[in-house]
Amino acid sequence: MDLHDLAWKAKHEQPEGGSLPPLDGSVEAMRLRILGKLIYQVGREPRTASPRDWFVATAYAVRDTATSSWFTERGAPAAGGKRVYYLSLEFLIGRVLMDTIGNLGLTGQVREALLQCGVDLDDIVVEEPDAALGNGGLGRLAACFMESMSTLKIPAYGYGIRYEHGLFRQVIEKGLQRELPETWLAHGNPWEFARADTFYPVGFGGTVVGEPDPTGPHGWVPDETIHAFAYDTPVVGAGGQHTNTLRLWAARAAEPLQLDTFNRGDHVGALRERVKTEAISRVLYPGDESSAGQELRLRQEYFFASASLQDLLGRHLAEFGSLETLPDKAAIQLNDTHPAIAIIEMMRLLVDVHRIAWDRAWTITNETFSYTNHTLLPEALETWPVALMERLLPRHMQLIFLINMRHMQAARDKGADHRVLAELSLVDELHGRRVRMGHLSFLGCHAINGVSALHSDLVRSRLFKGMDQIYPGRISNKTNGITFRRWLHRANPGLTRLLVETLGDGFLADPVQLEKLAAYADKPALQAAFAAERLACKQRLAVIIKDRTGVVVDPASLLDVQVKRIHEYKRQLLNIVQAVAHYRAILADPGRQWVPRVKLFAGKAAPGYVRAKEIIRLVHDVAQMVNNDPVVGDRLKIVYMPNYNVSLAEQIVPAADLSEQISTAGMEASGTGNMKLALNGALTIGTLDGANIEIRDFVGPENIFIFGLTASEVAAQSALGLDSHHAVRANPVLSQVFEMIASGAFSPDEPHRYRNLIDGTQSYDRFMLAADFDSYVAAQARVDAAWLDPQLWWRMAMLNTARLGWFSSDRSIREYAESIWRVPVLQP
Ligand code: 26W
Repeated sequence: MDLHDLAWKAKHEQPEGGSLPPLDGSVEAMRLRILGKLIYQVGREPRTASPRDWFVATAYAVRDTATSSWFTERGAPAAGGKRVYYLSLEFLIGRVLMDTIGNLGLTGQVREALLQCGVDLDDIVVEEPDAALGNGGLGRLAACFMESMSTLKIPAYGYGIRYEHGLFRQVIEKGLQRELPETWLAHGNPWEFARADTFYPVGFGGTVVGEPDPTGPHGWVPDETIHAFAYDTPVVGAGGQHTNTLRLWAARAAEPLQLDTFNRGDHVGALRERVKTEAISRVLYPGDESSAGQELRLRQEYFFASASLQDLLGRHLAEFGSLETLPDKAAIQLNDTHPAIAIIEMMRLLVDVHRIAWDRAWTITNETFSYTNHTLLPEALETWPVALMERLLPRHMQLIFLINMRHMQAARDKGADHRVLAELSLVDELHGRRVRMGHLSFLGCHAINGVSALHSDLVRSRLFKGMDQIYPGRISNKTNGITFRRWLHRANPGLTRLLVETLGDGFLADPVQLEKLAAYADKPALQAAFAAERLACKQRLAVIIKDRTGVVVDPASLLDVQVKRIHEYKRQLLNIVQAVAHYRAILADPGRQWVPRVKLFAGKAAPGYVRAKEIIRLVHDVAQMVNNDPVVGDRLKIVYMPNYNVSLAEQIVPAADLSEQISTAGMEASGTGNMKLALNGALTIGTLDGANIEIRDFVGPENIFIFGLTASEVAAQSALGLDSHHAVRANPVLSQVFEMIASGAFSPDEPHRYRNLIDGTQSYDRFMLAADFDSYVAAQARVDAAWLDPQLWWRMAMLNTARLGWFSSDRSIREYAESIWRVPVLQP
C-alpha cells in the first residue's frame, strides 16, 4: 500500500479521529496505527522519517493502547475501592517504551509492524530520552512501585513534579565531573497528556487572618499565587489490564504577563515574575543524602504537596460527598519527608477551608497518611528554619506550633522531662529553630516504615526512639523490592529465555518460582548455558565501554561493578584503595596466577560534594596508571563509565559477575542495586548493611561474600571516637597505599592532589575504611578463589537468581497494601 492509499484508508476507517484504524492487537493494526501517527501526528512520511520520528510515532501508537485500560480503571473505585496516592519528589523512570509494550504484551507485534516499515525496534528504543526525575534509590523505588501497583491492579496515583530538567548529565574531563543540563523534554514527551483544564492555585507568603480560637478556621491571604498544571502519564501494569496515572505538576504564573508593567513599556520586567514563578518546576535538586535547605526546594515541596492534596480532596468530594470518609477511600504515602508539608496542608484544608473541627481533622489526617523513611544520615534529615516557614507559609507555621503544643502536652502527660521534650519537639531549638520534618511525619502518620529489616530496627531504636516510646506500634518494616519486569525480563532477555526454557514461564508472574532453578544449580549443561548468557552480556557491554571510555576490556575477565551515587558512606574509596593494593601485589609478583578483573565504577556525585568528586578523580587517576601498565595487562583494568542512569544500569546489571555493596554498616538504608545485580546472578561482596542482610538470609551465607564490622560494632567504635591514624599505621598494606596516593604517585602533575582526601580519612574515619580494610581484602581473595572454580562460581550465581524472588516490588507493594494502606490486593 502506498502512502496515499494508507492516508485514504486511515481517513475512511475512522473519520472523526482523522486517521486511526481500530486496535485489535494484530500486527496489521499496529502497523497502520504507527504509520497513521507518523503521518498525521509527527507530520513525516515514512521515506524521510528519522529514527526519532519513528520512536515518537510508535510511542503514540502504544499510548493509545494503554489509554483503553486507563479509562476502564477510572470508573472502578466508585464501586467502593480505596485509592493509593504515592507522593514523591522523585520518579526515576528511565525509558518507558519497552516496559509499556512488554506489559501490554505487544513487543512481538510492534517489532514486526516496524520491521514491515523497514525499521528495527532496537534502533528506535535508544531514541527515547532517559527520564531522570530522580537522584537514585528513592526515585527508582518510586518508579518500580508505580509499575507494581498497576500490575497488582491497585488503583493508584503517583504525584510529583514535572521537572523540565531532570538529574544533570555527567561528563568527565580529565577525571573531573562536569554537570550539564539534562533536557529530556527537548523533543516533547509522547507519553504525557497535558491537562490544560486541570490546575490549582498554590499560595505563598502573605498574612493570616483569624479568630481568637487558635484551633478554629483561619483565613490566609497569600501575596503570591502560582498555578500547578497537571500532566498525566499512563503507567501500564503487566498483562495490560490495569493502568494507573502518574500525575506531575508544572508551575505556571497565574498572571503570565504583568500588563501594567508591560504597558509602561518595561517589556522584560513584565516577564520577571513569571520567570521566578516557573522556576519551581524547572529543575530537580541534585542532592542525594544531604538536604539542600534552600528556599526554592521548600517551594517545590509545598507546591506539589498542595496541588496533589487539592486534587485528591476534590476527587474524593466529587465521588463520595464528604471528607469524613477520606481515610476509608484514600491512603497517602509520603516518600521520605520531602512531601511532609502535605500533612499540614491537609490540616489547613480540613480546618480552614472545609470547616472540620480540629480533633476530627487531625484524626482524618493521621489515618490517611503514612511515611517511609529512606535514610538515617543526619545530613539527609530535612529541617526547615522556622523563620523561612513563617515567611513562606505563615498559616502552616501556626498549625505546626499548635500541633506541637498538643504533642508536647501529651508527652508531658506521659512523664517526659525537659530533655526528652527537647528531643521529641517538632521544633529543634538548638540549631537555630528549625522544624524537624521527620518528627512531623512521625506524628502526622499512622504508619512509619523503614526499607529493610536492619534499617527499620535502627529507625525504631535510634532515629525515632523517643517518638516510638510515646506512640508505640507505628513503626514497621517494608523491605524494598524491584520490578522484575524491567530488571530481569527486559534487561536480560537472554537469561529470561533460558529460564523460561528450563523452568516454564510461571516465574514471570510469580517470581518465587525462580526457586525451581536451584535444582539445576549443579547441572553442568545449565551452568554452561547460564555462563554463556553472562558472557554475551559482557561482550555487548565491552563494546559500550570501548565506545564511551576507550578502554578495551576482555569479556572473559571477572566483571566487578560498583554502580550507584558516589558518596563517602557507600565507600567507593574503599574499593579503589583495595584496587591499588591489588595493583601493588600484581607488580610485586607478576608471575602468579592472577584472576583477570575489570573493576567498573559508575555514578554521579552531587555537584557541591567536593569529597565525592575527589574520589571520582582518584578512580580516573588510578585507572590511567593501571590500565597503561604493561606489567599488569588484562590482569586488572579499571573503568569509570560516565553518566550512569537507568538505561546504563540496564546494560551493566545483566553483565556483572560481582556486585559491590560495601557501605559502612548501618548507613545504607536498604539498597536496591544489590537486588538487581543478585537477581541477575551476580555474586555480592558486601557488608551486613541494609537489605544485604536479607539477601544473605535468602541465598545462604555460602553464596555471598560478607565482610566488615556490623552496624552495632560500627556504633561502638564511633562511640570510642578513636583517632584513626593508629589504625592505619597498624596496617602496613593500607599505610603504603595511602602513602602512595598521598605522595602523588597517581597524580605526578600535581603531587598534593589527594593530600586532603587521605589526611582527612586518616584523622577522622567516619566511614570505617581502616577498620574494614583487611576484612575487605580477605573477602576479595575469597572471590578470586571462587572464580577459579567455575563449577562453584556458577552454582553460587544460579542460587542467587533462584533465591531472589522475594525481592520483587510486587511483594513489597503487597505488604504496604495489606498492612499500611489496607487496600485489597491480588495474590500471585
Ligand atoms: C533532601 C535531600 C535528599 C534527597 C534524597 C536526602 C535524601 C534523599 C534520599 C533519602 C536518598 C535515597 O535515595 N535514599 C535511598 O533510598 C533507597 C530506597 O529506599 C534505599 O535503597 C537506599 O539505601 C537509600 O540510600
